[in-house]
Parts: sequence; structure tokens; C-alpha cells
Amino acid sequence: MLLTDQQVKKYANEGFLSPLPVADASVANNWREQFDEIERSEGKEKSQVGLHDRHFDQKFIWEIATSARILDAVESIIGPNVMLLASQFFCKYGQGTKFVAWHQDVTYWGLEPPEAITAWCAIDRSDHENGCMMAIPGSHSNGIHEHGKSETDGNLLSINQEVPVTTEDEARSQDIVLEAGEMSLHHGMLVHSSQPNVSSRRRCGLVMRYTVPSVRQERPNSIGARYRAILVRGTDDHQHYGNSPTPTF
Ligand SMILES: O=C(O)CCC(=O)C(=O)O
Repeated sequence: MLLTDQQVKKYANEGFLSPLPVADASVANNWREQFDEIERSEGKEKSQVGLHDRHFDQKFIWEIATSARILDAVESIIGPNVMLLASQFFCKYGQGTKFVAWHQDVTYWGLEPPEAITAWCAIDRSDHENGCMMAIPGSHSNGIHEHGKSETDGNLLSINQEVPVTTEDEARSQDIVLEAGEMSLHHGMLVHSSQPNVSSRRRCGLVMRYTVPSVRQERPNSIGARYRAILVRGTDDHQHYGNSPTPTF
């Protein structure tokens, strides 16, 4: 179901929207079990932020990333032609020191124009104690800000980037609390972060990045990679991403 006009307006004003349902509890439980299986085989270290683009070889990730609930919501914001740019898990373990510094997503992605939207789908419940995402409402509206480096150990971002935020902005930031099976959407220029997980529970989210076919990647991203974007809805009249494999299950 497409988003309502009111939801689209809220996203446009605030730069994010949540919570949005993706799956009921039994389906969400099944996704969690499948993530548990990957975590067992790949190990916890890699499972934190090292599982990139597994939608190409894990059927359940492909099914989440192409689910009607997510694509309808994404279409409501960016239009009928949708490319899945990338996917990744962000997993923080209990009583840990890992965090995500304040940043904007598109800063180092090499996209032209720098336009993308993220769907963050909760595999585990995500709340204040286990380090849910936090967002500064309206912070997507003033373009890309210069990023520096975080001075705190444990930043999960690829090149330890961090954008300075004022204490006022930090004070008005909002927790994005999600039940397993719910998602948030956020704009590529939204300033967001997440604190360490001080609970005894894991906090895992599947992050899916989408854009429109006219957006090209002009430079490698922060990890020196080219996106293997794949059309997941509508038509691609631009063909900027010829190197993308076909999913294999
Ligand atoms: O999962 C997190 O804590 C942060 C995720 C994030 O920064 C992102 O999805 O862009």
C-alpha cells in the first residue's frame, strides 16, 4: 500500500518516517532465525557491519528488499522506478561499545546527484537501551555537511566519519523505536546516529538503500566499491549499472 499524503509530507518535512509495518510477528521471527543462522556461520565480528549485499545469495533478504510493503513505501517517496543500490546488516551486540556517529549517508557514496533513501528493517526489537537509530528531524534539508573523523573508539561507519552537531540539535534528536518486522525510512541527507547497546539484547537491522535509475555512481564509495544496483520496480531507461549480477538461490 502506498503511503498516505500525510506520511509523504511528514517524510518531506522531517527526513524520516517510522514505524511502518513490514511483516507480522511470525514472519519477523523467521527472518530473525535466518539471520541467526548467517551469524552462526559468518561469526559475530563480520555480522556487525560486514554482511554486504547478501540479497544476491540469501533468499529471505531478497524477499525483504523486494517486498511490496517496502517498495510501495519507497515508491511513494521516489516514484515508480526503483533501484536497490545495496543492503547491509547493522548489528550491535549487548553490553558493547560499538556505536554509529552522527552522519549523512550519501556523503561518501559517489552518487550523482546524491539521492538515495534507506529502509531500515528491524530484525530484533530496536529501542533506546539496545541502541536504536536516532535522527535529527529536518536535518536533511540543508545539503551535505562537511564530515570529520570521530574521536571515540567503536564507530561502525566505514571510514570513521562523523559530522559535528550542535548540542541543541542533539537534544531534539528522536529515537527511532521499532518492533521486529517494522521499518523506518530515511533520506540520504538525514543526520542520524546510534548509541552503544547497553542492554543484554542484540540489536540487528537490515539496511536497504534505494535510488532511482537516473542516479549514477560517478566515483567509488567510501570502501572503494561500485554499487551493483538492480532494478526492483518499474523500468530502467538509463542502464547505469550494467555490472549487476542476477540473484542466485
Ligand atoms: O543501524 C544503525 O545503528 C545505523 C544505521 C545507519 O547509519 C544507516 O542505516 O544509514
